[in-house]
Amino acid sequence: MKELVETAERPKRAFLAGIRDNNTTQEESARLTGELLSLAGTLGLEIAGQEIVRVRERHPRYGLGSGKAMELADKAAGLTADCIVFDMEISPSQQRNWEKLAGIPVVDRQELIIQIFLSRAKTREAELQAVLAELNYSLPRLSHKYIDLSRQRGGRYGTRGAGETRLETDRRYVVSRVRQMERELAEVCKQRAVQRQKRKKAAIPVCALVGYTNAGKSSLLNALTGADAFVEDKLFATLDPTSRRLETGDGRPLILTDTVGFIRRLPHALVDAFRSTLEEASGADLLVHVLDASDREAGRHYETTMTVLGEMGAGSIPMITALNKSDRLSPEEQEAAMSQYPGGIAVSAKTGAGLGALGRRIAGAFTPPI
Ligand SMILES: Nc1nc2c(ncn2[C@@H]2O[C@H](COP(=O)(O)OP(=O)(O)OP(=O)(O)O)[C@@H](O)[C@H]2O)c(=O)[nH]1
Ligand SMILES: [Mg+2]
Repeated sequence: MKELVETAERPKRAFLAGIRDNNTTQEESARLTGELLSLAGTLGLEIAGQEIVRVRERHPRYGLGSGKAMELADKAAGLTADCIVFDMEISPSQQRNWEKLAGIPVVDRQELIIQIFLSRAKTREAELQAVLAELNYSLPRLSHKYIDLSRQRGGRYGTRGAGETRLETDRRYVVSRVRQMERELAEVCKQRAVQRQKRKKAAIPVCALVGYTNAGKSSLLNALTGADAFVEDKLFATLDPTSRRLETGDGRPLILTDTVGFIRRLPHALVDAFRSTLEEASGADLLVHVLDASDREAGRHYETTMTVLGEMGAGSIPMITALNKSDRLSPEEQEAAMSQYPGGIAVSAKTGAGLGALGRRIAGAFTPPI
């Protein structure tokens, strides 16, 4: 029993692994590894070690040659890793092969993101969506060794969450759970739609804050409306969009709503499951694209957000770009950012700089009344 308690409390040790083929530049692979480190950090994983293996061609069995795969598995074992985490998606059969070879759970980037969503779900809706994504992910992977990577769960709603399917090797069971959760989720979606309909009837325009995870969307919502949305320097702090009334100068009300952050290569299972939450953005009258202008990856984050918005059918909604965290930029860097994103407004949710101008631009977008 004592041992059990100790195992439950100590952070899981992860060995991070990447496979770089000729199509991936060294820069891109370093970027992906950096992001993988943030994802692992968000779950509270301890990094046992990391390695990127260069391959000339992808091998079907492990993604790399079996000699090299064995070497990697030995290295992870030598470092007493509890799991190996890949910085990309791996196929169900490759995952099976790796787990046979290494004897420990092998997790890919998709599963890592799904586990973050599970650990952060604080409402029934977010929980339903995350568990549904996990079930769909696990369907072709019933023999996968599940490991609960997170030390903390949102858990308010009794989430069994990650690993729920650990003992459920019966496909029919999983399928019926998926159906049941989809029905429950459809109910929640209906309620959301009713709320949106009500707002439409009242002719209150909606402005959604969208953007890459950790850009500062919730911080801006708070700074603009005095709300108290959850803010954290970790990925995917927000899973349940908060909406607040923004009082514009001319007295006309406006709803400002926070949304779930985007990330490169967002798992499809999650995009599907979180459709109702994402609809908050695609149903908006105006988008404020929040960008962390101080991040070296800002350009890529901008592109990812634009692509996801296009895929969601939100590509033609009018948009204002907010270049956030401008407090971290020198005047020259601010100039450069503003010329890179024409029409962009430099703001800081932290110091309040530029918020007046942003508020006026938002209000101005609705004059004459829509
Ligand atoms: N220096 C600085 N930090 C900021 C600013 N705005 C937000 N932050 C910090 O950035 C981190 C992320 O902020 P959030 O508001 O949680 O970001 P988000 O876009 O809502 O993130 P997700 O909900 O995870 O998608 C927090 O640590 C904030 O304190 C800013 O203007 N300047
Ligand atoms: Mg947030």
